[in-house]
Amino acid sequence: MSGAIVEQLVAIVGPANVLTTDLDRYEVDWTRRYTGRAACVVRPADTAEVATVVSWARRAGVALVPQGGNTGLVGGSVPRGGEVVVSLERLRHIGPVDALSRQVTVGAGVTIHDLHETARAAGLRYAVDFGARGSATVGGSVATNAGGINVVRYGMTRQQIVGVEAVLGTGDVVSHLQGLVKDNTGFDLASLLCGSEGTLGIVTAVRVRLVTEQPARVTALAGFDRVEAAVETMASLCRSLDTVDAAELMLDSGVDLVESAVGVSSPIPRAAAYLLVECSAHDDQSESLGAILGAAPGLSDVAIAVTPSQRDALWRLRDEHTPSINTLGPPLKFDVTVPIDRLAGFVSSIGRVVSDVAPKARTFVFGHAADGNMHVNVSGVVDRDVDVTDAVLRAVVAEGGSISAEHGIGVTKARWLHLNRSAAEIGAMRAIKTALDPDGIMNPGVLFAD
Ligand code: FAD
Ligand code: 2HG
Ligand code: ZN
Repeated sequence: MSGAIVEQLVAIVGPANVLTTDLDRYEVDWTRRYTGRAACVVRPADTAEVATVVSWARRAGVALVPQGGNTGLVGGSVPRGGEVVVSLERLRHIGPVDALSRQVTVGAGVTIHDLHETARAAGLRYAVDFGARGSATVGGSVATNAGGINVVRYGMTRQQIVGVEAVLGTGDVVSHLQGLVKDNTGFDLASLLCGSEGTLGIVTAVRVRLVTEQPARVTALAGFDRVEAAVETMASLCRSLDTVDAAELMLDSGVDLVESAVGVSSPIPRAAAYLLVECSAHDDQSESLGAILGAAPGLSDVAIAVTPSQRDALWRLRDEHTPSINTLGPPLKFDVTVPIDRLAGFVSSIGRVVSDVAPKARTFVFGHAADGNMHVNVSGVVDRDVDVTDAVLRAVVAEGGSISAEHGIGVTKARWLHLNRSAAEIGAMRAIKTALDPDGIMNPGVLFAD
């Protein structure tokens, strides 16, 4: 069967673009927790080839796993066993930046970093940013509706999309890339595909809006004697300043691990909790930011950075959390939102929820405080994955939260989807899936637990 698959795909994309050996980077996920064997990896060159591959898969009854940069954290980008991985890595075209509309159309395989560089060269900025920017692709970020560090100011990926081109699970191509900001002509397919995690179709190109680059940027790292004080200060900053791009929370345990794992050190003395805040505007925000932080309750110390290298040093403390945690072995990852008024309590208590089930586990909590989005990473859980997951996700829901803030449901959370979605909602989602992917070939096992 596999020989026939390869032969038929070679006829579509050519022998150089059907891979059958050395597939680790396509078969193993970023955390090394998820892996499965692919029938092969196919690398189409353009939308037409993607459409031919999908139509072929329907006829052949072969399941497909779309893949961008393989930085997804919920197991949805790697095969479960026997699927064909469709890598979008060759769809790297970057259209001209339209300075009038402040938009650009890019191929699904363009990295977030390259999109940033393209925007920067035109004096603009792409508003979504996160640590995996060097490998994560625009297609993958649309498929997951990625969030990241600037959501507090600019919203998630869905808010940046003006149009999408995609091949549906039917094999049909839908292309709506005109870039009209106001366009109420029926269902918003771009919004629907955004966050669909490869279960409805394959995104091949995206038209995104760009925002004005604010020339004066300041970053501050503030230490607090307790989590509540950090959260209160975050809320007060966001209330007082409309220039806050990012407000991230870190705890002593995470900073300690980053310092020992990668040797980045904090410029301020150790504290129970840290806020990393970035503001940008036309004029320098250091004074306003410094004044609010200086008067904050529970503040132990603060460092203000204005040069790019000083700012980068502060951001490394935050960005290195995920790689540092990986050095302890494949973690169990939770990416959750709770209402802001529950945030401090949640952060302080979730470690106990984990240790009640897995006493030897180490729990790290950090994330996008302004969005109520915390990343709970658990290391050292050997055989209690399901029990720990169940306990953490139920604790989140008990606080009125979401079991997936920005990474998606993937395979990891599929069996807990009902905690956040009613039977009617899941039924509607399944009906959409059946309409756009009638043979169920698009990323089976992701989002819906079958
Ligand atoms: P992949 O991992 O390849 O795929 C992710 C999902 O999208 C899979 O289900 C896949 O099947 C599907 N998919 C991929 N490409 C397509 C396509 N063209 N069409 C249809 N479906 C497709 N995420 C955040 O939201 N915020 C963060 O702050 C953040 N920080 C991260 C930091 C690190 C260090 C790492 C490793 C990951 C981080 N992530 C974050 C998660 C991840 O980077 C994002 O989910 C990203 O959007 C995935 O892009 P990708 O190209 O790597 O997609
Ligand atoms: C981040 O915000 C990412 O750094 C990854 O979303 C979070 O590693 C994680 O759990
Ligand atoms: Zn995140």
